[in-house]
Amino acid sequence: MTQAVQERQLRTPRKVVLALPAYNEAPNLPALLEAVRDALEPHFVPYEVIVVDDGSTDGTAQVARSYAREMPIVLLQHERNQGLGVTLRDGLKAALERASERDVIVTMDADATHPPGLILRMLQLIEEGFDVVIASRFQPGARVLGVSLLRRLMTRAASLLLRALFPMGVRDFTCGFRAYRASVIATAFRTYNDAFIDQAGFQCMLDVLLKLRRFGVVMGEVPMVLRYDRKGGASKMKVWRTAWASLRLILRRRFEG
Ligand SMILES: Nc1nc2c(ncn2[C@@H]2O[C@H](COP(=O)(O)OP(=O)(O)O)[C@@H](O)[C@H]2O)c(=O)[nH]1
Ligand SMILES: [Mg+2]
Repeated sequence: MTQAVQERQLRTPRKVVLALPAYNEAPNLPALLEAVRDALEPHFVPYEVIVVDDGSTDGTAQVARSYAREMPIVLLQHERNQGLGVTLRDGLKAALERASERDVIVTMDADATHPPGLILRMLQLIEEGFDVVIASRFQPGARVLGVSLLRRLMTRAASLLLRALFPMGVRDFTCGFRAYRASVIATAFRTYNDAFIDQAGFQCMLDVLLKLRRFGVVMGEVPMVLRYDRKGGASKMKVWRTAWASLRLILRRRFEG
């Protein structure tokens, strides 16, 4: 056996470290965790799930703990609700601690509307050279079920505006389901420290992409089937507040060059 072959055989597969921001997701977490396991284990993808419970009052942490007996789950808890921004930041930092540079960090909503099976395709695109892969509602083949007309229109308007202002191969700037090469997240935290995620609300998702574009990151998308019709409980997004905060953020980021 040549040394190169030996080295290739010693390479372990990339690990997926999933960071799940969860606020009162007890009804949705079981379906999501089981779907993650069912999607990844048959393909022998090594994975860990980090559940960041953001001061939930509905037993989200207990649900995560009960699954930790049968799956690799790490539970982080905020005593009080701090919002998506802080939670995403803590989730990504914890993920970085558990990932090597070549591993992949995935974020998803914890409301079980994002299909974990898509992670396999996202991994494939990372293998093909992309640094960030977005589960997109705006790629041919995507389907969106159960989302109100108003929210669909707002998401589409945001997409059109952002594509025009920040052309970087992304159509879905606001979806929470993404895969990042861990090295990209590491670079971002090294550069920005905690200010990498300094937007408190849901617009933090958009801001992550706008900040990463400065590093010449290659971004791609895979079409997603969004099963919003299966969502247990109401959306936690304050639509108008998020829209307004996003608009201000977009203008600021565009004009700061
Ligand atoms: N940490 C944290 N996460 C939140 C908060 N509100 C919502 N989330 C999480 O953010 C994700 C997106 O929220 P979701 O209700 O699914 O929004 P939607 O799918 O856009 O309607 C889910 O995983 C929520 O649990 C919050 O106040 N704090
Ligand atoms: Mg959601």
